[in-house]
Amino acid sequence: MTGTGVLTAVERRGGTGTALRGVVTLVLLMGPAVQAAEVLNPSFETTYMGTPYPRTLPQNWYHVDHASFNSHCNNSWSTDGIMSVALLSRINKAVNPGDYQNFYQYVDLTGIGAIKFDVRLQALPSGAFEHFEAAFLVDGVALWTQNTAGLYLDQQVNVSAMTGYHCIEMRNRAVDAGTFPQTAYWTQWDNLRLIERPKVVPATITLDPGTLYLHCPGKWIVCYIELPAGYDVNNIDEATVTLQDIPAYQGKEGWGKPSCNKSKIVDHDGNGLEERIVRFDLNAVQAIVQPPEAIVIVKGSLADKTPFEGAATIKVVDKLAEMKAGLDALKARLQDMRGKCNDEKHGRWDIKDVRDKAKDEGEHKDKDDKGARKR
Ligand SMILES: [Ca+2]
Ligand SMILES: [Ca+2]
Repeated sequence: MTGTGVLTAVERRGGTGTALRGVVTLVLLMGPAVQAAEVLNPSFETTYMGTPYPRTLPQNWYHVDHASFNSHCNNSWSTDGIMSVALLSRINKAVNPGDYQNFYQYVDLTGIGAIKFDVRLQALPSGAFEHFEAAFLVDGVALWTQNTAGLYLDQQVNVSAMTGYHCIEMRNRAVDAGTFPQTAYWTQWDNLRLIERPKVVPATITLDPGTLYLHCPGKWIVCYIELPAGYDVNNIDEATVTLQDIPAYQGKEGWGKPSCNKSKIVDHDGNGLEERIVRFDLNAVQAIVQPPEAIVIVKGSLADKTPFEGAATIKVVDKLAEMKAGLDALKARLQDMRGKCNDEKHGRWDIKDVRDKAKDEGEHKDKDDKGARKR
């Protein structure tokens, strides 16, 4: 690759040149400061007159030229400011698959989650976009490609796992061999943005068992920790992982050792993202949850201190309490039945009393009748 002679972030960091001495002097005058990661001239608004042809090129960007391509900044289209940068094939010039022209820059991606950008693909003067593709690369690896005419806003590549300086690059590259008369294939780029990583990486937590039976004997509750694409669960520092305040088990068993191994990595839910397996003491978890369910927070850090956190809902069943409630209900029912029985018994006694009374009354009446007849 060849450079333009414009200072890049790496060169400025390298400590050579008049421009660097000026920057250092300025920083010293301003006092110590943390330089946030940034793309220099991300909207291609600042240009200079470049070679080999008199053409406007973007400051701060290196480029690789190819005789069958052209590239320059222009104001024919933009999504931010008035300028964008174009990478285009030249009419009737031979290309082979893989030939390309580009712009690239070294950027500190520490703390960055994604790079966003806007792109337009167009065949000029008319026709379908073909034979070429637009590609956004990091360290020479295409993380985004497009080969159909159109406007593509807010496209993004995931760079969450990257730290330090990396080469970000925009290419127009040939996918077919040939010469293409009367048509140029344009890719135009604008408005590059660095999206910071979330301060706390959201984790997906799955617990096994998903239903916790209090008072039931057991040793462990298994926890599957899944991180978003771009984060590597191999990098989870197990010594920092907790469920509420309960630390993940660290012990002599192979799966309990702090270092990661194959037995701790699995795609439990089969979604293509690996989970890290940790275990927590079952009794400790049983002691902090209540029926019918509990939400627990699992959190920790990656090796580079990036925190992650996620919540899981677990059903909680207390069989003893259920049995006690059942017994109480049974007692209440028995009490109720006993009361009804007493009422019934009392009711029959009343009837007997009535019958006895009626009998007595009948006997008295017979005696009276007999007495009357004697008289
Ligand atoms: Ca712009
Ligand atoms: Ca998974």
